[in-house]
Amino acid sequence: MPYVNTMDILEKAHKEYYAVAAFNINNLEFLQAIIEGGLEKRSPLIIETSEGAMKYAGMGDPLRGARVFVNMVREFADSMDIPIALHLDHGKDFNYILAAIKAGYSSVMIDASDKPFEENMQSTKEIVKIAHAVGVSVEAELGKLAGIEDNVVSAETVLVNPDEAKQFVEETGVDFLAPAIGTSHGAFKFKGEAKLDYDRLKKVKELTGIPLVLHGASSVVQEMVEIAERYGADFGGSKGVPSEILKETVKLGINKVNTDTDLRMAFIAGLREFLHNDSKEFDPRKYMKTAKKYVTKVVSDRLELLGSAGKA
Ligand code: TD3
Ligand code: ZN
Repeated sequence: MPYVNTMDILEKAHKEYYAVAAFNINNLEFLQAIIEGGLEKRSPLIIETSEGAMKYAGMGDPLRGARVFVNMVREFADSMDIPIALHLDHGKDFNYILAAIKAGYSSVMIDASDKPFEENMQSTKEIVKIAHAVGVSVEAELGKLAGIEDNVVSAETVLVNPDEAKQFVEETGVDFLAPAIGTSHGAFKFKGEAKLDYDRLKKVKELTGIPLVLHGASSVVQEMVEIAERYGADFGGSKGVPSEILKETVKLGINKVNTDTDLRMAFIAGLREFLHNDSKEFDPRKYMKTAKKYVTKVVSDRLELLGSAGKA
């Protein structure tokens, strides 16, 4: 199946009330491990990269990095029989967003959520105009997530205002929207009990009627934390969004579930385990084997949980 527009995947998920996980990558190995999970579960896949990943892969040149990712993802997509899309996550810099569009990403996020509402709307409108002209779909964010986005730190959480969401979608023509409902990025999401604002989510879905995105959605899989810690890691105090809560958000209209931390944790768990048990191996294809296997496991479980298994 081909390399597809992200909206082809999300429209279907939106109509049938399931969600597709969007997995962040920085390199080939994570991509391979994710695709393995997608094939196993017969699920559509959304691969995403940050601006930092573009710079990293391009050895300092984001456009070159964007091309590296497009070429990699397209090559796999063209020869696999599941739909795969490539998305720019948290685009904040117009130069990076334009580079992603130019390189051939399926969709981009314009994240001006840290700006005042009107300014967010204006920036989103501009990107929508450019992106739509070349068949690229667009995600925007309303409200603020606490935590770390690449190197942008936001201290306070501001939840989405549903009426603003309605106006925002109508005026910008954005294709899918990330409403802040209480999650945050990274491995330390909740101090106490995990809690999200379901009512707010429900209202945003009713008022906008478009696919919705949950950011900061990693579950911080306990099994992976335990393996990593058994072999020397210290992830004390880490906590993610429990599976049951994710399921509930999907029922209420979430269609794209952004996942980065869970894959990073699975990879490091597998890498630590392997290196602990084998002090002689130095072939990267071999010493990353367990790491990739654990990433695939986390991916497969997530696709099953979110309801996209069997939808490809
Ligand atoms: O946009 N992302 C991925 C990048 C955030 C930095 O980890 C998410 O919303 C997923 O966040 P997480 O940390 O829950 O996987
Ligand atoms: Zn995010």
